[in-house]
Amino acid sequence: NKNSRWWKEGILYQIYPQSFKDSNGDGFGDLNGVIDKLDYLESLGITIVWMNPFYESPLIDNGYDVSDYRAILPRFGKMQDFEKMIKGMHKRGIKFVMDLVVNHSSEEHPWFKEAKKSRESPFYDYYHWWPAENGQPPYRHSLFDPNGAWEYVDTVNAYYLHTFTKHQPDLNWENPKLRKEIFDIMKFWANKGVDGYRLDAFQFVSKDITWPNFPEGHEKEYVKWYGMRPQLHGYLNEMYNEVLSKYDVFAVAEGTGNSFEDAHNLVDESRNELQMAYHFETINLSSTLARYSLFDFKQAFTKWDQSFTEEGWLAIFLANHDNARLVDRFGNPSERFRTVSTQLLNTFLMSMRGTPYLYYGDELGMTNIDMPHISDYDDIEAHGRYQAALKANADMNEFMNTLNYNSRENGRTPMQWDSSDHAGFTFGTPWKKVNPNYLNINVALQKKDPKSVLNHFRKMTRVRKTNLVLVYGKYDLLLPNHEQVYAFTRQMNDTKMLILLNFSEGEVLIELDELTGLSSKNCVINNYDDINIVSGSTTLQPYQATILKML
Ligand code: ISL
Repeated sequence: NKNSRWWKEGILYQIYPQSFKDSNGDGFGDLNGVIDKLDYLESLGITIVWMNPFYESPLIDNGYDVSDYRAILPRFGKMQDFEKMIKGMHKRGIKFVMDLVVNHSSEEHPWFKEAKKSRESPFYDYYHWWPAENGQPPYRHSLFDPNGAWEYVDTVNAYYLHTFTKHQPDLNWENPKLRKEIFDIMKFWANKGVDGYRLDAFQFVSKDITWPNFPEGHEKEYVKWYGMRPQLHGYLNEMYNEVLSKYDVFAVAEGTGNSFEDAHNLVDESRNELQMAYHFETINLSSTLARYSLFDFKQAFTKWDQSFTEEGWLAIFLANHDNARLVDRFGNPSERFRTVSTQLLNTFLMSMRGTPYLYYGDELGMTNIDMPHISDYDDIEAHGRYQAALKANADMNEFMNTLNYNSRENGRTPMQWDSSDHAGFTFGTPWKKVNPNYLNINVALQKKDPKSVLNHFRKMTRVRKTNLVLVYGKYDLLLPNHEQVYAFTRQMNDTKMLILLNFSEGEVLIELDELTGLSSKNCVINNYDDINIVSGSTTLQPYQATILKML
């Protein structure tokens, strides 16, 4: 896989399978639904699909609680459907990345069911335990459970560790038998044709099993205390030798630890570990209601790029199933600016160095849904946050306003295909409410409109694929202090592109030496009809995004 470049040059599209397309009317998206939409995927110009978990699961955390890593949840379909789906993708030049959720299993996994029967069980050491005769376990923070990360089981008189909900016991990676099981699972799927793995919550996989006490309040620096233990790199080496090096596959880690060094230690080719990683620094810029500053946004992307000019490779993303919608967080969801600002963000994502990760629905500019009451929420994370806020005596009005804005459920509403009932997602009752704006935002409408977000997206994938300079070229930031405009160049050998992005709702006049001699004829893509360049200056329209070929 080392010499492979497809995962660098590819454009990745993330499918949240329960919300993409329901083929059988049970209101829940499924693999046959994806099969129905293969031509649509091809028409987008994307080249890799990453699909969230579709394995056997009690669905406590929407599939991030796996009870059989080799079986498909019947609601999603059968193994034959999976085989047909992946074949259909490959036929269209689309690779397939699976989600591998192995920081934890479901409590319903046979390993855990056996483990909690007795300390003598061969599966007991597949999990992390604190024997109760040693007293209370040292406090460990849970990301999803306000009561902490230990849960007592009386049959073994011990507490098990759970980084997420108590229904998701953490697997013990320090146990070589467990690691072998995981590598076998990876091979099972590689033999089914899977081309890559997205390693869920992977930075937390290795724990300090001397179980020291952590200082009070340590969880504010969660990753520092719980992430990136040195043992992790040995496990990844093993994974590389056992699995990754044997197939034409890549693996991408969720999370990059605490520093550039941590990130490099995961993905530098010479280390034989992973091929790609994604960090949270840029997406976290807009996690609260306070508007992010474009200055910080540019700084963050720029410094990550600079740190990866020589070695290593990153994903570029601004949305996924754990976040609210792209346009609400980073663009402008108002009727007037939704289209242009989404086009701007899609232009940006596909003109940076790194593999762009695009989230289903963002090719249409799908928006957040309004959910003002806690009873509107299904997500276990939302309820965990609500309980934690109550416990902390927080202002609950403010809490709900924030949740309504940043809840990840915003990004999980059904795909908006057309103007028929439930947006054409299902002929039954959808598991999650369709955003009422589907009558204005849907594939069928946008297909017909040459100026739609969808048609711009298709154009942009073509631009990306036909200009390798956008994949590999050197990145240089221009106008670093400008508060409305993000401008940069990409250069490789004798090709050079100028990318101009107006992140504001006003017209902005900019002057740049790089513009000298250029005219609208140099436009490779533009979300407005024109750009008027006069001797080294131009006025960008609200959310105008254009790429100009300089050389
Ligand atoms: O790192 C974090 C906080 O510091 C979290 O963002 C954490 O990495 C993230 O919540 C992990 O998410 C993944 O695992 C979860 C699942 O609910 C998410 O959907 C998944 O993306 C548990 O499997």
